[in-house]
Amino acid sequence: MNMGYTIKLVLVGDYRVGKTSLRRSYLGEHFRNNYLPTVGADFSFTEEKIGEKLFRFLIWDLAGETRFSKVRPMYYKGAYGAIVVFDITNRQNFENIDNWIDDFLKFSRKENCPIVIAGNKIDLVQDGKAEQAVSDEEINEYLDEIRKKLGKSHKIFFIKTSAKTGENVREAFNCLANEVANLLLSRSK
Ligand code: G3D
Ligand code: MG
Repeated sequence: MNMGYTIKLVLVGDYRVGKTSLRRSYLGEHFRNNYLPTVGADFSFTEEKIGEKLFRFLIWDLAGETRFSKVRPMYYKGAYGAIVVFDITNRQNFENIDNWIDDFLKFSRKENCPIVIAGNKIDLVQDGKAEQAVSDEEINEYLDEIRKKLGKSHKIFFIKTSAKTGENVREAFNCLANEVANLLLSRSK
């Protein structure tokens, strides 16, 4: 078996949007928390076989409210992809995703690293417990705008998720993992 790759992915987004819950939901019973105090991050890892190759994904997750902290460059350093999370029932969280994406692009590897935007807590809307705070139309407009800004070769996805029910959680992580894997495999040719 080929040695495979070890790939860093980051979860970003405002405090309490559900980053840790998504990571926990994705990793299920294998969930292990590791804390890096110097970076203010939790991380865990998982292995996936994609094509014929084994990929080891290190999934970093901002611990607490470190939005304005000096450690951010270290948090993003070497990351190959990001899941940018907002709470779909909270308008401010949506308005802040542009900043999170800017940070990721500024501090990560700067090589068309794919981004999956997750509108989380969709269960609250489905159960009638809260309103969707941003319309699908507005989300699509934002996606058009950012795709135009970043160019065709930069992959940006959007998916509605629920860490509570598990809806689309695996899809979100798999989408990112596959895109990163393809990016790496296409480069190694
Ligand atoms: P963070 O890591 O982004 O800061 P957390 O966010 O994963 O700690 O989640 C913050 C709160 O939102 C938690 O509430 C968590 O249970 C809740 N939450 C996360 N994802 C979802 C979701 O998809 N649906 C619903 N309904 N709630 C979610 P508590 O009260 O447990 O602290
Ligand atoms: Mg957290």
